[in-house]
Amino acid sequence: MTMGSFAYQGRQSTLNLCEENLAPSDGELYLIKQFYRLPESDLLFSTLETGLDWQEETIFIFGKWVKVPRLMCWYGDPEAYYQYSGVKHQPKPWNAALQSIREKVGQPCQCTFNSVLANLYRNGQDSMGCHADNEKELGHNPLIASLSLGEERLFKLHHKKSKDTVDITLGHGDLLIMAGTLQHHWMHSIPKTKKFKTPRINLTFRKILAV
Ligand SMILES: [Mn+2]
Repeated sequence: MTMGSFAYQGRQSTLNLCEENLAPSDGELYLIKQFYRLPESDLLFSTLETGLDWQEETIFIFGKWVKVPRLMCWYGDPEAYYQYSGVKHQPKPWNAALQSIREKVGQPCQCTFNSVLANLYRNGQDSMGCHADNEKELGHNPLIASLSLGEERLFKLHHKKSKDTVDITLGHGDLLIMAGTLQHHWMHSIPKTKKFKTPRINLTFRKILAV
């Protein structure tokens, strides 16, 4: 046993959380249900839906330009450049709402995040393809904290080798934390659905390292 880590069901945890590790192997995934409760989560949703500078991104993939199936924007400290969808993004400066969420989300993570990627899933046709957050500027074992607001959506974890999957429903106010070696062994996605879905906002807090 070392400071700041403890064995959980034989698997090493890097965070002192009461929540169980939802990853069956090869990494850490924690869900803090209702990290924000009503009515604060309602207020945050409407503040962010109208107050963030949502952009429709277009990426060049498989020889053609396609629209990313969700709206996005990137906020953070000035030096926290981040590359996503093949494009290098200069962060917009923190606004009051994001700054306050950053402080609260940093507490269970014992971490000061320097940036946040925000995603707006407008309906069930908006989605996130299967990927790992394994860019080198996130460091070797990145800690990523993802706050969900608004509509419930399915988050799917896919093991790269065994092809095992884990389904997690992310609800209004829930905080999902990815840690340890998760990004090495698992990918994740938010699949499209034919069910009627109202908008969902997702804030993924990250710590970008200078590279
Ligand atoms: Mn991701």
